[in-house]
Amino acid sequence: MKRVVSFGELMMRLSPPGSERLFQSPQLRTFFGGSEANVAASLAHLGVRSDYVTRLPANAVGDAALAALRAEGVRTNNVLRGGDRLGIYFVESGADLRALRVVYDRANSGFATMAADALDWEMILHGADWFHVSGITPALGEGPSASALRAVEVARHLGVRVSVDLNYRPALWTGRDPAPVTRELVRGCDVMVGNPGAVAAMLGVRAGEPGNESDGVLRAAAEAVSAELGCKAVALTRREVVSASEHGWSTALYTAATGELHASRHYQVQVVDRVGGGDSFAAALIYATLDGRPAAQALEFATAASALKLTIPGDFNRVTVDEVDAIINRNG
Ligand code: KDG
Repeated sequence: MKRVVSFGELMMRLSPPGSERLFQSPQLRTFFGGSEANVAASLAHLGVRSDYVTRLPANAVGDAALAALRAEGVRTNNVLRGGDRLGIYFVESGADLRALRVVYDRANSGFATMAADALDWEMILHGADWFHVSGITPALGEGPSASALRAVEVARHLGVRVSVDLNYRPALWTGRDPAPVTRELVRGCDVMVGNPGAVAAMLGVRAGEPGNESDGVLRAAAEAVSAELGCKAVALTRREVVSASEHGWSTALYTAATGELHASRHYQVQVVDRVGGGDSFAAALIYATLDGRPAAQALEFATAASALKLTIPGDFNRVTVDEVDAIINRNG
């Protein structure tokens, strides 16, 4: 069984029921989520040995977070315990014209305050097939940032493949330029995931006018990332927001070695919960690549898996390989 290691912050998510506004309802539903945790959960459901690395507080909240990961089938042997708190984020789903809204309450979390040398990456990555991290992690603190860079360095040294999902979160970079550290993180990776806006904001690579996500712009962005930063493959997502409850969803994958750009089929999805859609795309692309599927097929698999995620409440994508393949086959 292939083994994938993901590293990042796990948070508790609190959401009002249905399309209610935050605090309109006296009830908030709890979920656990976080970009790389969402990837780890998706991979576990796809049958991969999925190891997740983070730091959780040593209290009942941290215990609940750990139990939630294990319930998804994620391995947690390398989860550190410590720090004062678990980060929280509030998500109001939105509806029709009212967009999704996210409020973070995550400063000084156990993860953000971890020491740069808290993790022994040689030991953790030994025997792994793949390492995944997002551009959120270096935004959270000096410790997570240095640890992520170290993990990527060790992975390269050990011949472990690396993917980085840019996951641009402007609120986490206020007053700072994400480009220097993100470019370092992405340099030489096997797969970079993002969208043209994130590529411009986080890597300083501008391929077209803001908002233009034509095939030509996707190709230009992917080629530039590959040429400047040596990424072997660049996967770009394209979300067309009709309303909070309806999205068009398609993706493209550029392979530097062949110069080919594959564009996926387009899904028009009635959205139940869009959070984690990009993470499930990254996870399914990792799965399909490790499964030996050719680029075009891997891209279709990842796109179908992430379209399915948009129909599932919570951050985690709980779909199996057979369910994803069935969607692809059903759509010809
Ligand atoms: O990609 C989904 C993530 O954005 C969500 O799970 C929360 O990790 C998160 C973040 O930092 O925004």
